[in-house]
Amino acid sequence: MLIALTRAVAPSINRCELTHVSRAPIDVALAVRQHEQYEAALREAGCSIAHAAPEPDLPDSVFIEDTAVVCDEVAVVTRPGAASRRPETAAVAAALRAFRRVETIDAPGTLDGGDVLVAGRTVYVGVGARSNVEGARQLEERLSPYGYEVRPVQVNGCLHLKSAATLVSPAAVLVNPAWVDALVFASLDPVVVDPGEPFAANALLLGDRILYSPAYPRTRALLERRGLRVVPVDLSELAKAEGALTCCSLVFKRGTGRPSSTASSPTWAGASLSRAP
Ligand code: CIR
Repeated sequence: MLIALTRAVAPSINRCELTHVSRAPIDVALAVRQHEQYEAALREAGCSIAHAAPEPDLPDSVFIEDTAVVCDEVAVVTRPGAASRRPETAAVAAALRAFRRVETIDAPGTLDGGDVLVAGRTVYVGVGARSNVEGARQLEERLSPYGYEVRPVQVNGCLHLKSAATLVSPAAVLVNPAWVDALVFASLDPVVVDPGEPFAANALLLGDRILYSPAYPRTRALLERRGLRVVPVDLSELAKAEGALTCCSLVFKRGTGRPSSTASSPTWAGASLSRAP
């Protein structure tokens, strides 16, 4: 069974960090409704939703992906590159302790989960504005005992590695080659986004389907021509905060890895869980 850890849209989201998009007013009520539809799509895909404690005063806290990297064996809580986002991690760590042993990235390392693409035992880390080489090194140190190999990759012109590349099957990567060199994903089959849709490389792969923004119809058609099942999920309000589909959840298997001793029988102290229907 899969768990999807999510976090509510903060009413302060209009004060979010922005790097590559211009500020436009975000309709918070609509963002909340779209986030609910996103959670519904996660449930539909077989996930149970767990909620990290909301942080109304942390504008970017809905983008929970950036706060941790969750593997079967261990969760690594990050140290986000934007200082304003570092207070987001404490409650996420508390939530994850119900499911995994939790390790951390420490100063001077910085790492955003949006820069981490896990493909089997290979972990690609985008090094750029938010994640630094030290963050990638620490991630390697935390994950290599479990057989993972970390490969730092250069990202240019976008916020995170997963703005530029995400998996659309265990063997295929959807990629915008203007932002990351597709050749770095050596063993993965590249699917190149439509050139008129540069933001189209972010897809959330969940078993037999990918959750995908309806804003990129030409790339969607490419994916469907390859036989991939695409489920449209509209997060247009959160896109104004530079967030995309993968950013709003941490999806991981339940029941693998060993929770930390303080939570060896899960108490759900830090997370509230709602089951798939
Ligand atoms: C930020 O700049 O940190 C947020 N406004 C957007 C974060 C999006 N997260 C992601 O792509 N993983």
